[in-house]
Amino acid sequence: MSLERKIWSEQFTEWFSEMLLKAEIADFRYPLKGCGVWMPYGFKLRKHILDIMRRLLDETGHQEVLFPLLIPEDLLAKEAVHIKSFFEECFWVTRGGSTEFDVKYALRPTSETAITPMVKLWVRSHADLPLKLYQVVSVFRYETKATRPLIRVREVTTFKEAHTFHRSYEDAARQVEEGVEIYKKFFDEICVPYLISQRPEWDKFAGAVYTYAFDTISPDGRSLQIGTVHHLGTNFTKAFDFTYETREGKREYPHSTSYGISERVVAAVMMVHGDDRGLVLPPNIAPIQVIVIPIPYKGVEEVVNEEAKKIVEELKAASIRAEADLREDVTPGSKYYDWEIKGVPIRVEVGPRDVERKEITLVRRDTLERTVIPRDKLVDGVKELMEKLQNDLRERAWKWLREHVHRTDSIEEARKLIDNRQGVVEVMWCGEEECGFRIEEGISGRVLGMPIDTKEEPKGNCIVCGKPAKQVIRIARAF
Ligand code: 5CA
Ligand code: ZN
Repeated sequence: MSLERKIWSEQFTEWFSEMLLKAEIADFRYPLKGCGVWMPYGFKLRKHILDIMRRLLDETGHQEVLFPLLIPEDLLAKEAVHIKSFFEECFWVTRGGSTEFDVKYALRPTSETAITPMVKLWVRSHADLPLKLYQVVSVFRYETKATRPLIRVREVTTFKEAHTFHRSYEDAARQVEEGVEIYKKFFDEICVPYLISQRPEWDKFAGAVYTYAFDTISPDGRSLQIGTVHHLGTNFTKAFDFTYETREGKREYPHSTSYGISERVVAAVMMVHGDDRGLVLPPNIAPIQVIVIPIPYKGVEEVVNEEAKKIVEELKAASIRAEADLREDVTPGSKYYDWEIKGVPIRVEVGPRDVERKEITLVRRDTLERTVIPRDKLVDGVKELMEKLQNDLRERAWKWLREHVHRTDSIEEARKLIDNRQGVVEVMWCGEEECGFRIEEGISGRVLGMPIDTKEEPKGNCIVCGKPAKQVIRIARAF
């Protein structure tokens, strides 16, 4: 059973900006383009998501650090490809008070060029490698495309960037695989389905040898890049003349990787599970997991209110994030409505009859199905339902994503699918850039790249030139 998802899909952009405010996630009315405010409820959601990311990184030997926000231009400019792409995307600080700086400073757009020269001071020999670091910081990008709350911002406030250094190309390649595994677990835990693709040469990260990207699909059929993992080879270490002493006493450049996510993942959680009533949050990251609503009848207000408070206490004692909505002069119906917008996974309704019969009525947010359990099974019942809901959300979202990945051997058909918001299309490609660009033109969209989550040999011919295909590639209209 699934609830109405008409507004959610047909007017997705409006749905998204309306829900951001109504659910009190973030307020982008701050008078500066691309900069927004995390509101208390949204901040908690963000925190639970970050907690998962930190745990996964800490478990795998990454260490958290904190680097300066400002990067002197000469550092940022060391790696030629990197600066070429990022120069126009930087906010530049040119003055302190009225004193013009000789060398201007960039507000970091990402931190390879801040971290590499410092790690160079810390690493002497092979014994110091690998070194795996990460930080969670604001980065600034002077985005010139239309900015969008959480999705394309100028101050990225939730940039988790990992930077790792290794003895060899192969070690770094294995690290890329570990990065991918960490992100898979992360997205599985927050119930966001994904496609993993190797970006084409013309769309890899500036300074990378290769880039793997995670994309999800929005309700209106566009792809959204929700994370990337880059093999940087020795591009940055060479640029900073960073060498280490090998076991044999030679000096070699370390190989590095970097991988990042941002608040886009919060947007992704909102967009993949929502419906016409509002957000639907996976229990493990929901700021409030259970909302308890008393249903008062004349004369028994006290009884149901007291019972509601008791239920909250018991749930809290079991580490379940529960709250009671005891507002007076607000009908239970309007309370349901408010908490449905906020996506609280489980609602407990407490009426006089529930109290009398020693029962608990649970309503799950995703399907609005109700179950009645014995009062003395409260904690177990809620835990069980949360787990079920979490798994159902993940499964439903994956099913939806899979239904929105198509195959075709005609560019017109691909264009039609993409125009009709049907999601991602996979086609055969000869591997020539020329044909890649023609595909992008033909569909007014993007080449997401070669699938690396499905191991499939290309069959047939390039959709453009008809030569034997070398790759399957995914294409989509991208955010
Ligand atoms: N240094 C590498 C790895 S940390 C890097 O900067 N990669 S990135 O450019 O691909 O950014 C990582 C992720 O941040 C992207 O995949 C995307 O999901 C997110 N991101 C990038 N720019 C923005 C933006 N302007 N607003 C919101 N999220 C963004
Ligand atoms: Zn071709």
